[in-house]
Amino acid sequence: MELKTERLILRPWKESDAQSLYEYAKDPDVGPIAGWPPHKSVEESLNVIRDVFNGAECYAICEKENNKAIGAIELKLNGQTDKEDECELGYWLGKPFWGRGYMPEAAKELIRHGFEDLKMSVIWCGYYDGNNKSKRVQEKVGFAYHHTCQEVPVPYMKFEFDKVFRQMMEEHQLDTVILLGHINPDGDAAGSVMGIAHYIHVVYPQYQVHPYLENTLDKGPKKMVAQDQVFDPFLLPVEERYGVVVCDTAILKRLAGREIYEKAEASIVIDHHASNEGYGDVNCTRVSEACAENVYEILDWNRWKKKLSEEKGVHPDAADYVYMGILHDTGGFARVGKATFHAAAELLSLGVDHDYVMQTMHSDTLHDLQKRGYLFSKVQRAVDNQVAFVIVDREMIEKEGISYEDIHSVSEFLRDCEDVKMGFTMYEEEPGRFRCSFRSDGKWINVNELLAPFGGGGHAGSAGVRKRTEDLNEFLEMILHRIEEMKK
Ligand SMILES: [Mn+2]
Repeated sequence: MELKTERLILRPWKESDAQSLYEYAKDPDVGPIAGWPPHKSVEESLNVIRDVFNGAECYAICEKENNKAIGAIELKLNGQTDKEDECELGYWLGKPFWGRGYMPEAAKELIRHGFEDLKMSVIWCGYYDGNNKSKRVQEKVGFAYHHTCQEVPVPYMKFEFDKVFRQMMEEHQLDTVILLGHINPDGDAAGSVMGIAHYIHVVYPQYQVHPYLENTLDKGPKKMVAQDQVFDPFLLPVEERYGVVVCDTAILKRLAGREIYEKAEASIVIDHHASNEGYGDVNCTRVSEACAENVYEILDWNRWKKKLSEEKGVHPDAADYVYMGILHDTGGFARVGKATFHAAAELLSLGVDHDYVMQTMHSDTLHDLQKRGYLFSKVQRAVDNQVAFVIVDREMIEKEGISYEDIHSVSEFLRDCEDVKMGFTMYEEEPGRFRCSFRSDGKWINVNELLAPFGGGGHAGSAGVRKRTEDLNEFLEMILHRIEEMKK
């Protein structure tokens, strides 16, 4: 079977394609992001043609002018559903051919073939979070989002920060890098930003490093930043030419220092939010418990340790900060995956003192607890008592002296109550503007999806939204109504 499009031929693979396959499949930017390792030899490519590309509906993608195989596309029959009229679409394309629209062109034809000639009733397709090129192809050819599988290992997608960072600095001939995080930074944003800043400072002393964080940083992490002997991240960097590394920020709207980002020569984005927009020149987004967990995974700690031993040990250092990020976003290791403990254990062996970092989790005074007691006395229930929430309006804020810091952790406390499934808070930060924080177990209600229609987002179990409204009750009713609709 051979299929044709305007510019392409889709034809079965031949053993004589091995050389060409190897040429494109050895590129580490091609396979790992789709779940397979780069090819190491022409022989390996030949074996793949024999053993893997032998499916009835597996095609080599070729340009019409030379019929040379530059990528692969396949309808995997009986793709994981056991139904004969359902199949999975898979594809990849050699890097020199990216950006020409070849993939949507080939995919459209194969989808047509699947439905019209093979009489399929369902064709599905997947991508790993962060593989935005693949996501865009799927959107272009008409796939609609169905669901996300959690905790799927991505065995070959090893993102090496050092490689990408050096490339950015060298290609653009930069000697300065600025690190940015999200507005109202938390322990994870601060830990990721400061961790990478210290890492670069130690491993690449030839570069100027400026971490930048908003001064509204949570109190606990701020204690550690105050002890920093190298950086003051609360000063706005003034630089001419620089690259940026952005951490823990799903959408540009939430970036602190947006103008700095816009004026950068190049950018690297490191994030762990499923809702990441895929912005930046290089975007490394992997859904995990904490951005700092991803930071741990992409840095070369052996290299850091070696360089570090040449200096005297100062704390906090890169490992302390990364540990702090993990500690905060997991709520003190309350929400973890296997990788979280692995990272924590490795960081401890790199010299992190758990008790030292743990101090950043404790920043309440007795007065703070009393204010929290007041807030709990104002909690209301809804949705058969399964949802608990508290609304703090301007009057309460002024009369009781409640800051956002005071209410920050309340939604989490409510969610963790034995007889509550979901907690949220609405805080009137400016007259008519409410900062809202939602927490659930991520299953009963996925709060990321709950808030999507209102322009908010985050994670399945933890998300937020800012809402400007003259009629808070109407907004509250909409939220409660949507909870009723979504609850499982
Ligand atoms: Mn985070």
